[in-house]
Amino acid sequence: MTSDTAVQPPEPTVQALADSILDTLVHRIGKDAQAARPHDWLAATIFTVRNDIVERWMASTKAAHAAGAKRVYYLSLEFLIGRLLRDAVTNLQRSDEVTRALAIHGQTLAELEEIEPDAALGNGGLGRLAACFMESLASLDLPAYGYGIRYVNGMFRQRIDDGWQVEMPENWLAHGNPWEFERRESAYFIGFGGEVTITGNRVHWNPAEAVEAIAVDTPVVGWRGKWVNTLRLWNARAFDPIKLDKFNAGDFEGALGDQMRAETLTRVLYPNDSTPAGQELRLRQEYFFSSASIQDIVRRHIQYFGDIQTLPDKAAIQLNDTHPAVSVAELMRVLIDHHDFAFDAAWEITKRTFGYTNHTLLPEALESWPLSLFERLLPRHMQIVYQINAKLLREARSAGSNDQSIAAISLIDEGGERRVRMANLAFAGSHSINGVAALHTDLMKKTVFADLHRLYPTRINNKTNGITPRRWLQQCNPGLTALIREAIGDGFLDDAERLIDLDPFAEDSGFRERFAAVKRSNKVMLANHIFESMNLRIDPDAMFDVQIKRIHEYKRQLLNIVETVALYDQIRSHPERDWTPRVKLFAGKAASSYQNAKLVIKLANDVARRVNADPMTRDLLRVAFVPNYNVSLAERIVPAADLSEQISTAGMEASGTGNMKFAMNGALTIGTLDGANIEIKDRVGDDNIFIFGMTADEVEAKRANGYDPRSVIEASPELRQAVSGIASGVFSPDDPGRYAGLMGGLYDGDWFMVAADFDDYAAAQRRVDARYVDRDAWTASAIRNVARVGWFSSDRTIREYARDIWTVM
Ligand code: 26V
Repeated sequence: MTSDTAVQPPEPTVQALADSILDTLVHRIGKDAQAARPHDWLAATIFTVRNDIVERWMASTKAAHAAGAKRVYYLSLEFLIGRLLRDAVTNLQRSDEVTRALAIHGQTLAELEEIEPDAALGNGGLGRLAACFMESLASLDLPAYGYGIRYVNGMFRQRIDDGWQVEMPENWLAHGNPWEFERRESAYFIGFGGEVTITGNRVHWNPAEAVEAIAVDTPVVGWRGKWVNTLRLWNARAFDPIKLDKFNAGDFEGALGDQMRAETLTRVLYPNDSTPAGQELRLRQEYFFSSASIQDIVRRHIQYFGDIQTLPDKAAIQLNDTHPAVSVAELMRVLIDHHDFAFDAAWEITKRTFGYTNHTLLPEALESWPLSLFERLLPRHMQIVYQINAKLLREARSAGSNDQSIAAISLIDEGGERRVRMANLAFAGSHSINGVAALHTDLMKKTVFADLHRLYPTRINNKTNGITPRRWLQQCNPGLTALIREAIGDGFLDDAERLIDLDPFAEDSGFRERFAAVKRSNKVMLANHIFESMNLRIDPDAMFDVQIKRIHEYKRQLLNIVETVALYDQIRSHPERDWTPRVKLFAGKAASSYQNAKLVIKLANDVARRVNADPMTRDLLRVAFVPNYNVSLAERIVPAADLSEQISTAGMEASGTGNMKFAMNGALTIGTLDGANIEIKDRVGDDNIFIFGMTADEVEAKRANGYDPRSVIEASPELRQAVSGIASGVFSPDDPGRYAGLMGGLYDGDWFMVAADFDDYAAAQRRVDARYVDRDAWTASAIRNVARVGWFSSDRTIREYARDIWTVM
């Protein structure tokens, strides 16, 4: 707040806004200013801001309708949108006004923003990408709907107890959700199970159970508030919420059983991003939201355009991974059973309508469902899948595919228990299949989809991921945003590639100083937060070296921790050397069933405890595992980072998007040639990034030719000492054998090639140290990172989807 507001009377718009917030507080929340608690002020503020949004929202809907526009439908089981107030207020460009209006009531916008719960309806990168895409779609004025599930409990909250991850239920709806609008009129019948009958040439599915899907809409405001789209999340409800006969007979649980079963469907987000849940409930969720979305899309199309034949001209449906892939069979069912289409005609419409994005090549994350389960839950869809498969395999045979190739292309995995392969279904039913970074797309063609690619060589294409610069620069880093705006104007928020105008400022010593001052002040804010939340002091003048992301073996947090231990050993052995002070920051959640990942969290905490308590090293090395990583925590950490750790085993990280967020906020990357790191390197230049380790080809070759990690460990004294220290209990004196198995895994197989890349990684870290000491050189590189990564705006990504896949631009 500026002091002027205290002395000058507020502008009429500000006073009107303040009045409106108070009016909302009283008449909508039912409290006066004296009785209101912070959550009441937050709700009153959101409702007031929402009023402005609703008018723009209706105008956008009408404009799209009047133009007869083609709509984009983004189907995703995850939308990791985080908090919405700051996003809405900045995109409406009303931050200043809202801040001043709240000040009239003695409230602070920043404080209210802090108590808004994160909408954590996603696991990690895939869910956050969906959220960035929704923002960019609106910012580009493209009529679009996001479709997903309104989970009552999103991503679990992570507590760290004695260094161990403990999962706690998350309850983002505890205070209600002022952003959402329930649309009781948009409700659909969703069936499960039962049987299929045929009368004449009509097929009829009689489901054994059914629930109702109710739409709940959240507006998504684009940059400058010109366009507002809809995020439509489905809620499940029983048709008959209470069975009165049972209730009156005293069977209260039985009376409410249907409602409970229905609510279970949309209760929790599967917190597992590495292995298929293998749960019937997960398949039910997938079908529930796919069916509701397809019915809604078809209903809207018929209402607006009359003729279902034109669906592909007016609707582009994008499948965010295979989680909504059953939509392919569902659209076929609706076209054939409800609109009397012949199979072949329905298939053409379906393929022209769908696009499919693949987000991982990890075999354990490729979804497939036991055929018996699929058939029991979705008997009609099973028939359709068989029919699609017959057609697909006919095409493969006539193209000359051999038996092995046919087996790979088939929608049914026949090795062992028969399973429905969702990736093959999504591929077969789509005209476009895309990867999320150049290397990933290349590997898709060579590995999982090699046979399908040979059969349909034009379908696979690349769309390198992006991030929205509004949330990941403007909102999370106001200091840097102000500095950039002063230097080059604010066009970069509309067109992030204008950031390139900042490039020459790397050579301006005055600018470098101001840039470094912004970074330092972000680091001070993070240090304060870490002190308040963890009671740990970190020095803002030390290098902040950050690895924040889901905990997974392929992301190799272990490589980072082992190198930290090696560095600790080195500092202790050579205290006289000129070490560069570092703070190693980790954050991330492990899937609840992923034991090794949970043990890595414990190890990070054990190492932190020992290192932080050692008087010999404490001024040179600090380690912190910050609990409960989520979007809001990322928004604090990213602007404060000096070094971004992107160190996955090459070939395994499809893209990464954290890598882009850090670079855009002036952190330098230490990373492997994996995912989008490669494209980041191409843009920032070799001198402004620290690349190490094997390439994807080298990893593949090493695996094929027999990799012997034991000899690698024996040959590296630093690695050997670190590994044996950890294995023998130096960091776990209370349970010396705790890490014997984890370290044993490095000797015995080391699938993720931690040992193979260790020496090169450690050497790259020492180059990082040397550069960091040369503050001018470091800051110049940081500025060049910001200037050169505008291409990674999700606006660019969405433009490419719009042009190449959806044909809406
Ligand atoms: C699989 C499953 C299986 C069932 C339980 C819930 C669940 C949730 C997610 C997944 C697959 C996750 C795939 C994923 O998140 N991929 C990430 O996508 C990012 C956006 O494209 C990309 O940047 C990351 O590199 C990639 O790992």
